[in-house]
Amino acid sequence: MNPDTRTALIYDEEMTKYKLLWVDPACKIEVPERLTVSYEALMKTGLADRCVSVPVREATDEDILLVHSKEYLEAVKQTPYMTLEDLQVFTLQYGDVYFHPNIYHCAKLAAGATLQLVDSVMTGKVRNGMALVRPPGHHSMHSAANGFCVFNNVSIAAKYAKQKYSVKRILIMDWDVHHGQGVQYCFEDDPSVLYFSWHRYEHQKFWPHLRESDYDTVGKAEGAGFNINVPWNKVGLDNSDYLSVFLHMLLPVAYEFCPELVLVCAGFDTAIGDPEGEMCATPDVFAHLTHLLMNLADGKVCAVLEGGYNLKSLPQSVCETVQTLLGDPLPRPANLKGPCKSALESLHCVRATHRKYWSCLKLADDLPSEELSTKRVKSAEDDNPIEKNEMEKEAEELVWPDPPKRTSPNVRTAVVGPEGITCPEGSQLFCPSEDPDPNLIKKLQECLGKDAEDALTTLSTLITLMDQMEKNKIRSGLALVRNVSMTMNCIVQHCAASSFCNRMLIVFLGDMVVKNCITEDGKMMLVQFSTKSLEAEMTKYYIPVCLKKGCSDVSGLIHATLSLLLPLGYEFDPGLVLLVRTPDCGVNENTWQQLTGLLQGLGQGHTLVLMQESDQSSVAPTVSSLLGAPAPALGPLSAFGSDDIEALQRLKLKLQCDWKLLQTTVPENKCDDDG
Ligand code: XS6
Ligand code: ZN
Repeated sequence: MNPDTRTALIYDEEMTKYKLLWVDPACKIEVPERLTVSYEALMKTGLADRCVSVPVREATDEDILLVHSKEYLEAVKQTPYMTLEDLQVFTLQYGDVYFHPNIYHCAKLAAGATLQLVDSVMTGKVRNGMALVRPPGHHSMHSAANGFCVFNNVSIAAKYAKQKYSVKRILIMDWDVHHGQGVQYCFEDDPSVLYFSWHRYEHQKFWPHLRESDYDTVGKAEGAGFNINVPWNKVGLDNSDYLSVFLHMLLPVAYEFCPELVLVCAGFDTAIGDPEGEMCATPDVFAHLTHLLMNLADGKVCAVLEGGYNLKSLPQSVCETVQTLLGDPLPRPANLKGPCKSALESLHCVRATHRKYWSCLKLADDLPSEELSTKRVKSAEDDNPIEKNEMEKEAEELVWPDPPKRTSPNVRTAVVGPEGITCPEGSQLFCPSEDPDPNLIKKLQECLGKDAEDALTTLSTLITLMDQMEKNKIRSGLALVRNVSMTMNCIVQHCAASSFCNRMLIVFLGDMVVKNCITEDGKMMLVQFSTKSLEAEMTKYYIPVCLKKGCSDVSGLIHATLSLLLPLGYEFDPGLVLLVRTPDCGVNENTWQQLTGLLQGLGQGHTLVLMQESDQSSVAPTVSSLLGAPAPALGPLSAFGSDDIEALQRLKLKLQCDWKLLQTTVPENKCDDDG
């Protein structure tokens, strides 16, 4: 099957056919061009053609009544027949929204498009998809329009998925810069829908100014713990801030929750240049956010447009999202400097508040909860010192570089293995076209010693393969070798001595002693998961993670991957990931696929997996992950060993000065280089 035919795109020009008909400064940014420029960008880049185009439909009364009241629906139904004056009066009863004779029609299409997307994904017609819709939905409530929203598209979709497909757990990730209070109200007491929203808040000074948008609103009754708010109290946040929240809050909780469907309130007013958000995250960050969600729920991710008002960063962000859904290699996550102080404060508060609901947060930053209430009071630093007026803001045109091109190498996954190996469908046997360089052979011979001549060919083949990856001719690879640790050692020595590959991240699963092969010059980083406590050996670039029960501990391995390995990996930003698995490491196949999938966000997907020849049965699942198939869901995770949590926490604390993306709280004794 063509992997490109698995992403739905749902759009209809009809949804551009309404606009603001009077003067209202609060609403003037919500223009039809938001959709046209987004769709044109998808066409121009060829992304639209690679998607399955699914037609929109009108949501029925029954669909709309899943969330909204009969009275409200009936009232909106009248708007197509109203005069301009009537529309203005009708509009006045709601906040920051406008009506138009055609908006009811468009609102039915926006909700219906979202349902078409859910149907396409739930029936397996596609793996994932995006709906480009107007009006947006996440602010609209049971009986009220609000914030440009008429019907709550995503809430309706969640109720619909529960009802029609008996979906047991749904994650709604709202990465729009506004709080989707409509979604929060809809699922407040429902533990089957986990609503996660980050939003500009500024201690309630930012629209919609709600007390219940703060981190201490967690849901009610049965639903307590299933509403997660991350309030931003400063503008200008960037990629590091967003990724920190993903790695240290959203993903650990999401993996523990184990959704069967992921809905994204995909607003792009969180991107740079947006007049509402005033944040600094670049469009390529949405590639990573999307990718990090794609191994949840067996890959069932539905992104639905909400806000986004900068007509340059909006289409760029939409393209990054769709291109990731299609499975193209991720852009390098450039220049992650770690979260800012204000973002860390928010992250800390939300983690501490939720630790009673989620076992992955059990030791969250060991701060007594009483101290938290003081964090609601704003600190002097929170004021942005220079308040610029509107004129000044508009005058200084913000510029940012175009997102990097994301070209897929011709070869997706190459396999190196013993003679007669059969390559799983979609992968291909790697045969170097030229004989290896005699100098290389000589060096490898020195490294291998006399008694391992037969490993020589494999090794030189592997080095050629890595060279092809570096030239972006091949995306990923799997090698079955006789002795993984020896092979790894030789590769590492070779890389250390040559100009090869600007940086390499090595992820090693197993108990073997491997530290000695690591240089401390920043060319490589090694993260080892083992049952041994090797903490004393730790350096900036050698990070041993101890799991008492070994890699068979699903919760432990996933948690360490999300909150330690990935932050380190993102900040280190390797050009290549070497993923090494010893035959006795005990990793469970689904967890292994998760690890393989998640790591492909790094190094533009250049992952080389090393496995022992005897691990034959793992070839197919590994290749499948390298080919971009979503990893199977792990089931709701149980608590993992408290010894392990403590050790992990200690490790993170020690490494935080060197690796800022590990921080989850404002450091007490500031690190030396912090000014
Ligand atoms: C004027 C205040 C405008 C309207 C906010 C509507 C937000 C809609 C949205 N500067 N307030 N929601 O994007 O996600
Ligand atoms: Zn918004």
